[in-house]
Amino acid sequence: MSLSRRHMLWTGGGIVAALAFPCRAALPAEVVDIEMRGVDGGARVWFDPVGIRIHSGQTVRWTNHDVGNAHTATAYHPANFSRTRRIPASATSWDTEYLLPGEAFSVTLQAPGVYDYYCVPHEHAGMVGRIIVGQPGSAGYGEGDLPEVALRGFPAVTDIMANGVIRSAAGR
Ligand SMILES: [Cu+2]
Repeated sequence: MSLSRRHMLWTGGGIVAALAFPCRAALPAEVVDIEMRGVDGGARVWFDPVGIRIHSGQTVRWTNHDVGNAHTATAYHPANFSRTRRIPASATSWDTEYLLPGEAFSVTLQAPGVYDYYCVPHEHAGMVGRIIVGQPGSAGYGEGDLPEVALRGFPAVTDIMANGVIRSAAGR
């Protein structure tokens, strides 16, 4: 009885909120935050989460939480330094360019598939990340022009699909 009443109140509150903000349902789903992290003057650098699954139309926001370094989140795409494409063919490339500590950059992703990106100055330190939008049509990409340390940094597509979020192990 008590649980039922609590549920009723909760539902009522939800209805009130919906009426107060009638545009809420038309907005994209909530923003997904990815932190740029580092320690010891760049000895270790990483994205956290390093892997995440989102819905089509959802916005991803990178924020630099590393007081000691500037970082980028740059799509693997020919438009960025002629790199091998590792985002869906129909997707738009992005490059945050250098984000100073405290700065952020957002991208809204639409096309389903696997999106791999990297930090320009720290790719060779393994600072890479992977986003999956909706249902990926493939298991990922080949080795392309990536250094081994970057290839090792991507969580498996199957792990991201199974867990939704893969936290970085670099900061532990
Ligand atoms: Cu970096």
